[in-house]
Amino acid sequence: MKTKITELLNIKYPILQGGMAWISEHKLAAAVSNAGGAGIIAGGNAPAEIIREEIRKARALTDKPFGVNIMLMSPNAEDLARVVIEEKVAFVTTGAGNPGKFMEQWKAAGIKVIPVVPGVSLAKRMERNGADALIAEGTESGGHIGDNTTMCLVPQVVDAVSVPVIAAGGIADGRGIAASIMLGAEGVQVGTRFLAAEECQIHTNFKDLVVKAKDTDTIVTGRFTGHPCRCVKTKFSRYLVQAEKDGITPEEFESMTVGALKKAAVDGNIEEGSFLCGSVAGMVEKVQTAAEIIEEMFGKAQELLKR
Ligand code: TUI
Repeated sequence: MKTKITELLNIKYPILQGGMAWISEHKLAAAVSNAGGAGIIAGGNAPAEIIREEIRKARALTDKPFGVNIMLMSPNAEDLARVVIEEKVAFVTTGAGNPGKFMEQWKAAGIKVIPVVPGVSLAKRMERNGADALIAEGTESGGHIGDNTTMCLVPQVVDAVSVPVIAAGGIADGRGIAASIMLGAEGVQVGTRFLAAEECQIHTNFKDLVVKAKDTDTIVTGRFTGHPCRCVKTKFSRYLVQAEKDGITPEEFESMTVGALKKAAVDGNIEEGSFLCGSVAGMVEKVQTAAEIIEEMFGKAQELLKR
């Protein structure tokens, strides 16, 4: 399936794996890239040297292109911005902020830059700053989210910019890919379905939660902090949302959630972990290899797009 994104990134299928903090490490990224998609290592809050190692480990597992996601709220973003240049990473995606100040150095190093945008004005600004493509991410996504839905956001971003747009948020099967193409996207980014990939190293408690989730099983915490996060509904995430309604301070919220991503992904700690995932979790039914997921998704998408 050839699109502007397969050409830009030199990949077989126009699918990027979401850059999920504490989750997207070298094994998953390499598996997605080997299967013809674009794997991504998530920088998250990790020290730059850990990510350098992750990049090198991924390179040992694949000769295909893969990228690094830089979460711009991370205190290590500056160091990570340098490491991706030193390690000659093929492309960078960014989240949770404006990557404008890094753009010039990445472009000069030949790195393709693909910022995540939650709205049209940021999309236009990123295009002016030299973005090679944009990921328009709807509020259906897991983790830190904007307000607009994928269905409404993608065509508005497509109309506003000339660079290729990748749809993200709520895409877990071939229907989601076909729909995204109909909305004008040149590719998709998928996170939640890859949580249930065999090569995804998260704790089995996390995979079980995703596979068992129904349509109503995600919830958004932290809206009052300005950094809303979608995650699996658990006793802990419901408690957080109730505490927000009861008037806790941002500092109290911070102290209750510090380390919660690691507690979920690494420890499988149901009591204190934040199991970030998209509202499409109800469609994820089993654990499969990354290659099976990608082949199944594109088999169905191509069948639908032929109609
Ligand atoms: O970044 C994500 N998803 C994430 S980051 C993350 S770690 C985190 N933990 C606690 C609080 C916040 C984050 C977990 N999931 N997705 C991409 C994304 N980017 N969604 C929304 C945005 C975004 C928001 C504002 C991008 C740019 C932006 O710009 C604001 C500005 O004008 O600077």
